[in-house]
Formats: sequence, C-alpha cells, structure tokens
Amino acid sequence: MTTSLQTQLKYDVEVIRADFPILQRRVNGHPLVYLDNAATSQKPRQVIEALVRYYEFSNANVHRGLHTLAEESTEAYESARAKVARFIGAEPESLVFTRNTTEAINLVAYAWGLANLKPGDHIVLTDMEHHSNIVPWQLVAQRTGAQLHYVPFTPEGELDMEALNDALDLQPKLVAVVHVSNVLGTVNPVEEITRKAHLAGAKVLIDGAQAVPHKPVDVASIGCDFYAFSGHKMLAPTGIGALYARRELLEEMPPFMGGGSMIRRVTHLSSTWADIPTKFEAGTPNIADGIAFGVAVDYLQRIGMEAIQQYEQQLTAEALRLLEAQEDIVIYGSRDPQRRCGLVSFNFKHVHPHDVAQILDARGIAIRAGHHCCQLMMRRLDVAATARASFYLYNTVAEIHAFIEALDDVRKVFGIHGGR
Ligand code: 7TS
Repeated sequence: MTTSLQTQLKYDVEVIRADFPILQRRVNGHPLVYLDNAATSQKPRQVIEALVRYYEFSNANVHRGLHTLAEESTEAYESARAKVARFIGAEPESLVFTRNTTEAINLVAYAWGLANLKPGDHIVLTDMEHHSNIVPWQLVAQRTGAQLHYVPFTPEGELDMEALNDALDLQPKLVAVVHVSNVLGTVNPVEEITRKAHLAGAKVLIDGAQAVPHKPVDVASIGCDFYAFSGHKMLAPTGIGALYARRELLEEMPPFMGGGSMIRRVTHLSSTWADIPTKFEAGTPNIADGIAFGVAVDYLQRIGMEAIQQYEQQLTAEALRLLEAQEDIVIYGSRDPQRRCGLVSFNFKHVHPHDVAQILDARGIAIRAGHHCCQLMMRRLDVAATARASFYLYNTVAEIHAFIEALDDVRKVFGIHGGR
C-alpha cells in the first residue's frame, strides 16, 4: 500500500524527509511521528541554514545603512518579500510582513476597521473562525459600535451558504472568513464568498493560515481585499507572517503602528508616511526570519503546491478510511478528502482527547488535543475539545498507520474492547 501509493504519485517523500533534521529524532524511545502540522510545521535544513548564513555573513539593519552589509540585507529581505508575494499571486507592494496571521488580522482591524466602521455597521464572521479572526473584531466592534454576525456551518462541516446570503442582506462593511478550517479541514468557497460579499458592498478578509501551506492560493483570482497567513505553518521560522491587501486599501489606510522606517518626514506635531508596504512596518523588522520565509517558499515551490495538495489528500483519505472503520470514534467534518485539507479531528466516544494525545505521545506520536482556539466551533459541535492529526508534505502512509495502531493503546489503557 505504502509503496504503491507513493509510486503512483511520483512524489519522493523520503527525499523530502531527509531535508528535515528533526524527523530523525526519537521521542519516548520511538521515531517521532509528527502529526501536529496545523499548529506549526517543521523546518527543512535549507531554512535553518538560511538563518545561520544570514547571521554569520550579512547581518545588518535594513532600509537605512549605506554600507555593503546593509545593502545586502535589504536586498535579501526585499527579495524574500517579492517571493512570498508571488507565491500567492500578489505584487510585493501589496505584501506587508507581520509576525503571524494574528498580527495581520489585527493590523486590518485597527488600521482599516477603526477608520471605516461606525455604530450600526455590520461585520460578518463565521462559526468556523479561529480566535484570531474573532477577538480583534470584538475589540474593534466595542470601540466603533459595529455589530458582529456569525454564519453557522452545516452538520457536514460546510459553511451554510443560505445563512451567508441572509447575512449579506444586512449590507455588511466586512466579511471575514477562514479559507481552510483548522478543526474541520473544510475548504471554504472563498471565490464565491468574495464575489457575493462584494456585490453586497462588503470588503473581504480571508484567514489563510491553513490554506497557503497546503494548496495553491492566488489572491488575484479570489479577488479578496485582505488575505492573512503565517510563515511558521509553511516551513518558515516562527515570528514572520504576511498580510496581503489590495494596493488602494493600503494607500488609504492609516498606519497601524508608528515609529522608525514607516515615515517620510517627521515634524514636531505630525508626520507623513513612507510608501506601502513600509508604511505598515514600523521599527526594525524580523529580517532573518523574513529572508528564511523566502527560502521556505522556494522549497515549497520546488516540490509544487499541486503535488503537495494531492499527496496530503492521499494521506487524509487513508486516515479517514481507517478512522471511519472504528466504531468507537467520532470524526468531525466532511468524509470526502477532496473537500478538505490535510487534517482530521476526531474523538473517542468515552475518552477525553487530552488522554488520547498523552497516550500517543508515549509512542512518539505528536497530535494536538484541545479547543484549537475555536471555542465557537466547539460549542456548535457540542464538545469541549477534539483530538486532531494534521499532515504535511513529509508525513508518510506508514506514519498514518502507526497513528491508527496507537489508538489501540488508548483502548488498552481505558479497557475499551473492539474498536475495529
Ligand atoms: N487562523 C487559523 C485558521 C489558524 O489555524 C491559526 C493557528 C491562526 C489563525 C493563528 O495563527 P498564528 O500563526 O497567528 O498563531 N492555528 C493553530 C492550530 O490549529 N493549532 O495551533 C495553532
């Protein structure tokens, strides 16, 4: 099964795995099986080496020095911006480096939201959102008097498009929606949502934290106004992420934070701003991690996002097939691997997911258990938490099998008989 599946895909996972030093690790006496990729991905040698090379060879501050190192550093940082922008079909001027998805959404909430929302305006969110696409809007709604509306999802784990249409009848100022759910794996129809939201006069923000790492994304064909994502979930270091925004919006929006770099001219009473995107990058940026983000994007592009998506779909299909055969397990979200990205949330009927994660850890298998920063969704699913196995380009079918077999350890510990 393992070999035939991988041959069929012409995808050499062993060559990929050899680039990830951490995958050689043993955990609790077993080879590490890392299935917590939705939380953060592992990093290839190429990304780790880019960090070392930067600090050993060309470390200097960007956009200010006239010496060789400063020029090299600026060139490398700006060329990483161009790569990351191209990766999602955007122009470099439209791509602001942030710390992560959370900071990108907060930037929009504070810079665009405070300037554009007023009492009685509507903001449409969904019950699938991560807290990072809920809490900033709650804070901004409290400051502006805007009202929040939530679009529910169906029992199959898909957005309720009729409810979305009803919400659009309110003529909201903003629709903010997740591209791929980090709990259900649902891929939302962001092109259709954007088209409908624009017809209703709304701006559209998409949280792409779980989409850009796993599938081809083109912001131009989606047509959205804002798109946020994190480097650390796509092979880059932590502490670097990005906000794409339509050029006119970035030009119009006031700065999010003030300080060095983001200004053109400062007087005692007021200042003028640098060109976009620098206007939104106050202070010394995360230069090394930004450069390494570019290297991560090179790595993903070399393999190809279509190939990665297709490979992950095979892993997900195998995990779903095996989990579905177990009577004591509940799976959340669509059973169709074509309709989701590479992760599966599940629960044993009578075991807390924290216990499941701990028992699997004893076998070196890393999964996540908890509310996954989606308490609204947990409430809708009527659970406190779920267990979640999430896959990436370096996982193997053998690892999926090891994960499924380890579920028998849970049954042994809890004295449950006959899962399969
Ligand atoms: N949006 C989605 C859909 C996410 O899955 C996450 C992180 C974020 C936003 C926030 O990303 P950050 O980089 O700003 O922290 N999700 C998860 C997860 O599922 N487990 O750990 C982090």
